[in-house]
Amino acid sequence: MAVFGGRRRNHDPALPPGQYLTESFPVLSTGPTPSIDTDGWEFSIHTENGRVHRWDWDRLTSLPAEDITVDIHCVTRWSKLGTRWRGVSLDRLFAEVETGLEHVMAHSYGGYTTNLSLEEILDGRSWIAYGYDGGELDPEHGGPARLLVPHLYFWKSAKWVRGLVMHSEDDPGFWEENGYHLHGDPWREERHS
Ligand SMILES: Nc1nc2c(c(=O)[nH]1)N[C@H]1C(S)=C(S)[C@@H](COP(=O)(O)O)O[C@H]1N2
Ligand SMILES: [Mo]
Repeated sequence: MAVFGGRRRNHDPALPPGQYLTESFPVLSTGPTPSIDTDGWEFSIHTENGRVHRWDWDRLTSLPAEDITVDIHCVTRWSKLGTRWRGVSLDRLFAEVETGLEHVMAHSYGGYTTNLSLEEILDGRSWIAYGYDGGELDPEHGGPARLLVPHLYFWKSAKWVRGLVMHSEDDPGFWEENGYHLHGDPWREERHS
């Protein structure tokens, strides 16, 4: 019965193909966890006309926040269901940004990058998350704030995010340059390019 139960859990309809469920919260980082003080923290969006839209910690956290419960899927095949986050929708930040470009490069403190598109991050599909499971976001999971783009493989959710730069082309980020898929939809198993 226990074995059967285990099998059934891994056939959960919420699991994309080739994924297994985990209850733990693995940490996946290419380098050391940066220590970032919210005093000097800043998030910015850079557009083609040279404008830089900036949010310091007080400005970001004074914006209306949302509680988000989502499933997350790592390309290394673990999925975690029903994770609870708190953060600000990218729709809210882009409300004051004018751009004619469609592609986005996310940059993190520490140098990590990942490419996205406006289509993938607007319309309620991504957040700057600064809370997890009712508390602050742990530094090892990207605190003080990370990108949360749960409908794509979790490598797209840049930890320690510090800004987005609008691009005219779909240029690859860190993992995408190293063979990961440019898009990364877990339901289509877009793992590698
Ligand atoms: N800045 C940064 N963001 C990152 C990574 C990283 O190495 N550096 N790893 C990515 C990968 S591959 C995954 S699966 C998730 C892991 O997030 P977690 O450590 O909170 O589970 O963060 C993503 N964001
Ligand atoms: Mo990952």
